[in-house]
Formats: sequence, C-alpha cells, structure tokens
Amino acid sequence: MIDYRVDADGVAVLTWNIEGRPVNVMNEETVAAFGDAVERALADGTVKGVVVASAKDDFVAGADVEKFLEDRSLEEIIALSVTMTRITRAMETGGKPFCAAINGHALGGGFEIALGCHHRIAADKPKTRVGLPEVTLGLLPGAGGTQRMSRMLGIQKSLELLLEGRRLPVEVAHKAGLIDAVVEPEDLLAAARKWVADNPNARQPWDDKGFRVPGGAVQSPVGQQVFPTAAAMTRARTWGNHPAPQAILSCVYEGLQVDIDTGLRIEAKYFANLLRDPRTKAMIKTTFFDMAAAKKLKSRPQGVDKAKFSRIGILGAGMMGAGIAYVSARAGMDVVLLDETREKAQAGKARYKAQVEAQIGKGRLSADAGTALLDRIEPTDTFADLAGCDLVIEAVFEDRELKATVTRKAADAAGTAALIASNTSTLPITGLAQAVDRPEAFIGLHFFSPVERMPMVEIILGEKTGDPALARAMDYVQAIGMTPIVVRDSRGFFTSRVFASYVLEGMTLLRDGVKPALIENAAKIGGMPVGPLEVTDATSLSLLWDVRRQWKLDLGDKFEPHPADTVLELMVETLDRPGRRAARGFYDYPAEGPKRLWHGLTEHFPLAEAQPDAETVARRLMHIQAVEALRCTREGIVGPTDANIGSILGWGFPAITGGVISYVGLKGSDTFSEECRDLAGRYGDRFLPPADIDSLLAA
Ligand code: T1G
Repeated sequence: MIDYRVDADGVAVLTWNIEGRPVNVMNEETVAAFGDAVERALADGTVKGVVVASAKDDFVAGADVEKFLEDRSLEEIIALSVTMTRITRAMETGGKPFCAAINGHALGGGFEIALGCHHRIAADKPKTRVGLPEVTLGLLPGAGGTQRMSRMLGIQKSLELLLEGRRLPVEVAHKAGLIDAVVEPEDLLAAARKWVADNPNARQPWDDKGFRVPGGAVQSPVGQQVFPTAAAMTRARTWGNHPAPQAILSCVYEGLQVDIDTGLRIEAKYFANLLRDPRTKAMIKTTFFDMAAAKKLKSRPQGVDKAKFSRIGILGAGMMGAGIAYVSARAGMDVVLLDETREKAQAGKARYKAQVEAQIGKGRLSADAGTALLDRIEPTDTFADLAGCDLVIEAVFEDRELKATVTRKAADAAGTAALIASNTSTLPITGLAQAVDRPEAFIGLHFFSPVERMPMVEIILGEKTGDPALARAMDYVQAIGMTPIVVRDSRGFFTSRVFASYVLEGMTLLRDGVKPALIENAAKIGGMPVGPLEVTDATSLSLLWDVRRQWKLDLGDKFEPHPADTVLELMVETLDRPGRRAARGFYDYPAEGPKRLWHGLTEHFPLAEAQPDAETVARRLMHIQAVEALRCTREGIVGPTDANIGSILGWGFPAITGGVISYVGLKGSDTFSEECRDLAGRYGDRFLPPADIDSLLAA
C-alpha cells in the first residue's frame, strides 16, 4: 500500500502503490496506511527527512470517489477529513522536512498531500495535471486545500483556482507558486532526496509567528474588495443552485482569520455538510461515474471488433455538416464533405478554416497541425468521391425526400461496408432507413450545435438497426472524443422531445401572461443555464414551428396540440420574429449592446393580473422536463442513466441534480407526483406523471 524505505543518507521514501487499483486513491484504509508510515518516519531516529512518492504512473488521484456514494454519517465524513489533517499537520510540525515527488497527476486529496509537504518537485511531463478539482464534483478540498492554497497564494489567486477547480499543467502550477521545481522525470527522486537532505529545518510559512496572508488578509482592503465581488460573481454564476462554491468562499473567509488548525476544522465542517447533501452524491454518480462509463463505451455490444474510421463522408455542408466534418478531421479522419455544388461544400469547409486559424493564433494548434486538419476535409459535389468511406453521415435539411435521395446515392457510392447515419434531430430513423437496402446498417447520430463544443452525441436505433452498427457508431463517437447516449427510435427521440417540453412550457408561461423576465429568471433559479425564451431564439422559432407543423401532418388526429403552438404561430407567421439569426425573436438583438426582451411581448401577450411566484414558474419549467423524460423511459426509448447524461450534456439540465431522472429521485417520487398533479390541475394534463415512477427511476 505505502512502501517504506530509508536510504543510507537517512531519507525515508514513502511510496504510494495501492494494489488492485489503477490509480492511487485515498480512503480509510490507504489514509491509515499513509498515516502509519508518516508516524514511523517521524519516530525513526535514523530518518532525517521524508520524500512522498508514487510507484504508479500518477501520483495520487485524490479521495476514493467510490466511497462518496456510500451512506456515511456526518461523524464518519468529518473523521476522514480530521485524519487527513492530523497526518498533514504531523508532516508540517513533526520536525523533519517532507518533499513531494510528483511524478504524475496529483489531484484533489492527492495534491493536498503535496501541499502538506514543505516542498513540491514535479516531473516535467506535459500531460500531468495538478490541482484541486473538487468543486467540479460538487465538493470542496476537504484535506486542507482551502487553508493551505489560500495561505500560499493569497485570497484572490487561491479563490480563482478553488472556485474553478482548474487542473494545471506542472509549468503553470510552478509559475503560480504551487510547485517549487520542475525536473526531468529521471531526476525527480534524486532532486527530492537532495532537497530533504539540504533543508533539515523546513517549516511551513503559516507556522511561523510573523506569517501574513500574501497580498492582504481578509479584513484588509484587498480582502474587503475581493470577497464581496467573488460572492456576487458566484451567485450570478450559480443562482444559488450550487452549495460548493459558496462553502469554499466561507472556508477561505473564515479560515484565514484564525490559525491553521482552527481553519482546518472549519474546512472539515463545510466539507462534511457538502458530502452529506444528497445532491452531491447525485452529481458525482452521474458526472463522475456514469459519464466516465459512457465515454468508455461500457454498454457497447459484445463480439463486434473495434471499428476504425479513416475516411468518412458528410452529406450537407451546412452548419451541422461542416461541424461534423471538422470534429472528424480533428480526430485524424479524412472527410469527404459533399453538397449540391462544390462552392457550397467549400463554404462549409471555410466555416472552420477561420476557427482553425484562430486556434493556431492562440497557440492551441501548430500551423502544420492546422493545415493538415483542413487538408483532410475534401469538399466535393460528386457522390463517387464517397467511395471507400467507412461511414456516411447525412446532415441535410429536415426534409424526408431530400434525405432519402442523397442517402440512397451515398450508400451506393460508399459501398456495402459503410455504416450509414443520419444527423436528423427529430425525424424517425426507421422511416429514413427505408432509403437504403441495408437498414441494419443505418443509424441515427444526432449531434448538437455548435458541434465542436458540445460533448455528446445521441445515437438512435431504428427498428432494424443491428448491434454491429451500434457498436461501430459508438466507436466513431468515442474516436471524435465525445460521449454517446443510446436511445430507441421515436418522434423527437429523447433529447429533442424533452428539450421541446422545456421551451414549449416557457412559451406557454408567456401565453399565460407571466412576465417574460420572470420566466427567464425563474428558469435560472430552477438551475437551467439559459431561459426558455432565450434558448428558443437561439434554436430558432421557425425551426420549432416547422417541426410542430410536420408532427401535425404526420400524426393527423393523433397530434396533441400544445398551448405554445399559438405563440409560435403568432411569432413566426404574424409577427415575423423567427429568432436570433434574424436578430428578432422573443428578444431584440441590437447591433450595439446586449440583447434584451422585445418590448412588444407584453402587447401581444398581456400580463396577467396576478403574477405567479418564481418558485411556481421554476417548478413548471423543471417538472415538465422530468415528466417527459419519465414518459420516454416508460416507453423504453431511453434508460435513466443515459437520460441523466443526455439532459446534462445535451441541453444543460443542472448537473447538481444528477440529471433529469435523478431530479425526480432527489425530490422523492411521492412528492414529485403530488406536485405534478397539482400543476396538472392548474395548468393542464401535460404535467400528469406516469403512475409507475419508482420502477422507472431504477430501470
Ligand atoms: N476515486 C475513485 N476512482 C478513481 C479516482 C478517484 N479519485 N480517479 C480515478 N479513478 C478510477 C476511474 O474511475 C477508473 O476506473 C480508473 O480509476 C482509471 O481512471 C478529500 C474530496 C487521475 C486524471 O477528481 O481525473 O480528492 O473506469 O480512466 O484517464 O479534498 O482518473 O477503470 O473502473 O480516469 O489515466 C478529486 C479523478 C477527488 C481525480 C487519471 N480527484 N480522476 O486519468 O484514468 S475528490 C479527482 C481523474 C477529493 C479531497 C477531495 C483521472 C486521472 P475504471 P481513468 P486516466
């Protein structure tokens, strides 16, 4: 677990090497073993100093996050934090120098161990990251990180890192003062040993009487300026929906006004409260474990060889097609980008030429790599150029006939080995598959806009889509660095259908005479990143209106009108306000200055006498999404895990809930059902939840 060796010069090397785990993680067992080794080194008269090292590729990856999903008492959680503090304070004040030899990733508690050493030396490895990412898990550094980093860097610099949870390359950490030296990997241990031998009387700055917080204390002008600003910015970013950033601010604000030992106790209290918050567990389960499993294709069909994609074809060089071409070329694939004319195909490629040049300008891409990326995109108007493609993705307008025509031609040109996909956002895959004579090799790959920034692809299975096609589609999504979710075919699949419920409810609130600003702000109070009216503008009212009319045509008397249809029709057909692209939708988009809600809204949607409270508006906007998601789960369209992942990555459902299905579990199925029935009684049957919620939550 922790290897203990003392060399001839009296330097003890404590080496983390946990059996059976790919990375070193901290839990009761490993922390106890580390604590024993520290005590042994301090008690050993032959030991003059200590190096903390790792035998694995990485240093220490922090607390064992698997343990966070267990039900723990407050006392148990505080005990882990207090144990870590006892150990790191023994390292700091035991009278012997400690040096961390950081050979790889040192994150969370792993970096907190390093901060508990008097000195930190890192191996110069470009991929290594160090830092305290706890806030991204809904937590805070619970092993001294808030107290030590703030005393090392001062208030402002430490808050920036703690509130963002940034993972730093070693050079950046070195420049920031978090690491003291960067050496060649092969020199790391020798350098650490030498430092220990040369610094027998090492002490932490905060253990010296005259210690002052760098840059100014909390009650200094700096402190008085930074904290209110940081608190306001945190509130503006989280709308009070994320407790961790607030708790970090409190740890630093309170901890810096007392001695380190008291500060560490303050931190332990806030850490334990966060860990006990059910939202934290929900967020960790979905964003740490389930998303990692999805990225690793844990649900990929067995028995299908891993597919390689060296050449792919994209039909349609519009915004989506060009984006898919770009992310595929970025992953090293040759891309045939086809449109009805060569000029249009060129224009699609040009959309990303500017983006590549910008990345080169920012130093994120070398000029050669940028040129090579663009050279891999071959614009054409000739179907024959698709010969030999491993995959063809159709990304033309949402028009069945056009899709069928181009798909058939492309499938013939690409040959029978090619996987054929459509990027349609709403049209059923089973119907589109009729365009090819191999429906088992036809699948939906629903990308989100902007393609290069959205981390997820929704894979849709047609009735006849085979496992080989699914496995290959998952391999492609992984190859372009994205996370797949898998859903069954239905109108709107999962993401478009549930996202639509959100924006349609926003428009219904408008029709009901609720103040537009209240609608938008209540959505953020509910945890959404963007209000329904704003995101509808961005998606385009005319697109939504086209989809609604297409559904009415397709479904005939089975079509369920929605109260929002009248709002869409008025805005698009009568008022000609199709959305952001036309610079007029629910918002005005002046050439200068920020967008603002169109003043004409209250003229066409008169305000109701009695305005609902923000909580009711938020509940309408959030519950409607959960009800629609539960319906999708009950219809077998998507499982709860992929629904959670898809809601967070697809349209920004608040990660603190663990996702749209987890949101129901957090509220409790009985409470959720009761609230939905109340909403149904007041606003319409669309809020009526499925009867069998509990069975759907764990499906
Ligand atoms: N806890 C539990 N399991 C972990 C883990 C962790 N901290 N880190 C990795 N694993 C598992 C991971 O699930 C996977 O399992 C396997 O190890 C290999 O990981 C007290 C409260 C270090 C950059 O956020 O970012 O410390 O899939 O595939 O690509 O203040 O792992 O094989 O079953 O990701 O080489 C803060 C999380 C915790 C770091 C390596 N620490 N880990 O990446 O390998 S909170 C983190 C990573 C905390 C303290 C607080 C990465 C990595 P499986 P992998 P990799």
